[in-house]
Formats: sequence, structure tokens, C-alpha cells
Amino acid sequence: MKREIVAATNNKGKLAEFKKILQSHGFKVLSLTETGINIVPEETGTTFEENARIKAREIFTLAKKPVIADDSGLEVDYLNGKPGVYSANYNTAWLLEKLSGVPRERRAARFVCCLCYIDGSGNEKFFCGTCEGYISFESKGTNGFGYDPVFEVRDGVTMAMLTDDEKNALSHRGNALKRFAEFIRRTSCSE
Ligand code: ITT
Repeated sequence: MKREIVAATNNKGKLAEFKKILQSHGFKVLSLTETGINIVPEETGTTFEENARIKAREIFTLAKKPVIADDSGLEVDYLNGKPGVYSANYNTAWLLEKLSGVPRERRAARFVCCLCYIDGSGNEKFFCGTCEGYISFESKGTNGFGYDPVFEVRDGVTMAMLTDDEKNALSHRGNALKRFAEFIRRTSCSE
């Protein structure tokens, strides 16, 4: 039987990635809607880990099933790591404006994803992943979500120009979810 897991996110882009990646590892991923939960946890933490934990705990209390939550964002070196945990409060237009006139070699950035997994007994574990790149000079591509159209994974190619599978193979979330799936495989072998 497939392992059920609740994806504690209200972000449709994240949910689609969770479903695609975790289904390929044999999970049945339930959205909050499918679980009958209609809340938006308040992200009061100052780190990705803290916010992922807040979301996972709040949903676990209601769902009473294994849960995985994601807190993620974009760290831009030129902006001393901003917008970071506050990425959801800004957008691509803001970012391009902030980096207006900044040369390519000073536009390095990374996506960060921190997952908090809570198993059926309430034990928690964290899995993180990153993806290094550059902020482009203009928006390009229509796939993905959020900052994907301004995040170059290689010269001239933004994350939004990749197919879903290509993004998942190299993204921060893809890397973190691979680590999670590996942990589940290891621990279920020794059960
Ligand atoms: P949930 O908290 O409900 O999961 P959210 O969108 O509020 O949804 P976060 O607080 O983790 O999620 O904010 C992360 C923001 O970082 C997100 O809204 C995007 O703007 C950006 N982001 C994260 N992962 C991304 C990705 O893979 N591609 C593009 N932008 C991403």
C-alpha cells in the first residue's frame, strides 16, 4: 500500500512539485484541501527551519497523519541574503529593480528549501536543499512559479524555461525531497 503524506502548503506550485516527486518515490500525497484543512499557518519564525516546523506542527495537529512542510526562498548575495525567509512578500519586479545596473558577476543567488517531516507518531526531522544560480537581467520563461523566471540555472537559461522534470532534477526542493525519500527508504528497510 502507498504511504500517505499530507503536503502542508497552500502554494500550488510547491504542491505540484511535491506530488510529482514524491509519487515517483511511491507516496500518495494529499493536499490540504483533500485533507479538509483550510488554514494558513502564521510564519512567525526567522529561519527556514523554524517556519517549516511551525507549518508542519500546525497541520499535524489537525491531520493526525504524516506531514511534510516546506519553507523556502531566494538568497541574493548582493542583497546580503534577502529576501530569504521573506521571499513570499516580494516578487520578480521588486528583485529586478533592486538589482538594476548590477553586473552579472555580482548577481549570484541561491534557492533554499527546508522541509520538516513529522511522522505518524509526531517525531520530526529536517531535510534541506539548495540550488545555486544568478539573477537574470529580465524575466524569461513561463513554467514554474515565483522567482523561477528571473533565476538563471546556467547562462541565459532560467528555471522557468525548464520542464517540470528538469527543474525537479536540480532544484532546491528536488534535492531536499530526494534526501527525504532516501531517509524513508533507509528507515523502512530497518523497520
Ligand atoms: P506555503 O507557506 O503555504 O508553503 P508560501 O508561498 O507562502 O506557501 P514560503 O513562505 O515558503 O511559501 O515562501 C516561499 C516563497 O519563495 C514563494 O512564495 C516563492 O516566491 C519563492 N520560492 C520558493 N521556492 C521557489 C521555487 O521553486 N521557484 C520560485 N520561487 C520559489
